[in-house]
Amino acid sequence: MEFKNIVVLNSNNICHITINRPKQLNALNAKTIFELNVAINKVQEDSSVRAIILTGSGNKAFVAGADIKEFAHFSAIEGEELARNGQKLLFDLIDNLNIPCIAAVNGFALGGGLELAMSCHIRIASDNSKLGLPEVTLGVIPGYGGTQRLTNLVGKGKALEMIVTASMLSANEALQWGLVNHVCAQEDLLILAEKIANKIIRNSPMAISKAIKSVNASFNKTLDGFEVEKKEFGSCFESKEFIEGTSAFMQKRKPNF
Ligand code: DAK
Repeated sequence: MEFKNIVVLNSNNICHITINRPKQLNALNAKTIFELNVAINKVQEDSSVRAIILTGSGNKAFVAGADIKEFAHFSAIEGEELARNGQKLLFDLIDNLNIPCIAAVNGFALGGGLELAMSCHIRIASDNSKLGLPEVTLGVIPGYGGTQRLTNLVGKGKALEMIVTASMLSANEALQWGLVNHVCAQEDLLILAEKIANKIIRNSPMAISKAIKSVNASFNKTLDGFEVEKKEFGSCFESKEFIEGTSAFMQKRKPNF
């Protein structure tokens, strides 16, 4: 499939996905969500890809939100249905990927844009970034998992302050709040993302997928995360990658996963 709103580039076990609507500050419309869904499903089937870097094109925005022009006329039923579909097609898909996804936030990450970054496993930001959930200024609340993921990341008090005041955080404030892991100059952002991705791709993809599953279980109220961890831990033993990892250690060489 040829993409119109995103650019996908695989190189050295890393898949770079760039949301490419710079004139609209990379606002997420339905087509972009669909294309991201297709690209990410394709990545899941490609065992050579060990990490994903997601960013926005241009130097102004990661994603300035869901496309306001598109959802302005929705009915209540359409809104709920689109929230369900969007969460399933993109946000939950990324959160539950077995490959780590790094959000390289290169400017505004607002509304659905911050929700997208929060569904990624790791967030880094350039120092010009502004992050916020301004939905209440439009008479709506975050609908792509933002009330849940922001609360998980920064705690209830800070999440509610951000949501009800609709304030934007600077990159350094987001760092202090634990919303992003690192802040750097914009020209260094992709270099830093690749540095993190290159550390990831040295490690066992099987163990990484189980680590993501176990960490995610701690936020799933229907699961006992400790039980999930025990089961996933046990299932590593006797696997090819466990044998390779432990053999490499004992033979004083690097593992080849
Ligand atoms: N949607 C559509 N177009 C957008 C956009 C957005 N979210 N953000 C920016 N643009 C467009 C602008 O309309 C403008 O287009 P033209 O007028 O040139 O055609 C272009 O991008 C450049 O924007 P500005 O001229 O405004 O640029 P400035 O530097 O002056 O301002 C800004 C940058 C980021 C402060 C400003 O653009 C802004 O406030 N943007 C809107 C931010 C925002 O409120 N985002 C939406 C948050 S609410 C749903 C689920 C979830 C959601 C909705 C529905 N369902 C399941 C139905 C989520 C909602 C949100 O994300």
